[in-house]
Amino acid sequence: MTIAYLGLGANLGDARQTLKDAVVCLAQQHTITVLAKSSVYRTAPIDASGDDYFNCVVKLETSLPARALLRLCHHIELQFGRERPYRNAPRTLDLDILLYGASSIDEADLVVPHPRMTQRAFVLVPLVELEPDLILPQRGRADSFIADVADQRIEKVAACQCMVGTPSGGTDTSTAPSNKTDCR
Ligand code: A4P
Ligand code: MG
Repeated sequence: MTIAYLGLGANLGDARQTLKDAVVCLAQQHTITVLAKSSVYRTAPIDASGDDYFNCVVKLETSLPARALLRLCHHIELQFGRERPYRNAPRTLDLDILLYGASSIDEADLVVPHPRMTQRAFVLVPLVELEPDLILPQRGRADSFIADVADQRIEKVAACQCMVGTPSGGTDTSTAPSNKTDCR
């Protein structure tokens, strides 16, 4: 089993909902256990055009080798209508392998750690939210790169606090069921 981190991004269609659905899709794979998911962030497009993105990071455990995990990511992207008309085009869903255990991979179609992850607030901020003390293979602490990307706009999307099963939508969290939902 290997711990891996995926970066999820979308800025076409109902991008925020797509991220949620994609996490469910990942969790349904028998080869994957989703261990944690960051908040969803609204982010300015970097080196790209189009609408704002929604981004998040997922930590998972998988029995898949890295290349098979990449194939699965591409398969899920396709299920969500991903097209690639040109580089960095707006997309319904992008799944990037940020980290795969402590592996360093440098092949034609798979580079891990993801080569641009330390230049992107939309990766670093959710990643450090999940793992404040994360060490990147051969690069040091993930949080040490955040100051360099401080000019990239990123804001956490507030999760809805309404409570499932409370008819009044009440805020008495001492008696309300614990299954909160982020209900858009
Ligand atoms: N590939 C190589 N290594 C990996 C990896 N670790 N994970 C190859 C996933 N794929 C990897 O990917 C292009 C090629 O990279 C594939 O053939 C794959 O085999 P792609 O999914 O077609 O496109 P991509 O992910 O957009 O490419 P890339 O080069 O990873 O783009 P970047 O640098 O990640 O930029 N702004 C905001 N705010 N939010 C975003 O999510 N994303 C990008 C994409 C630009 N600006 C953005 C965002
Ligand atoms: Mg990608």
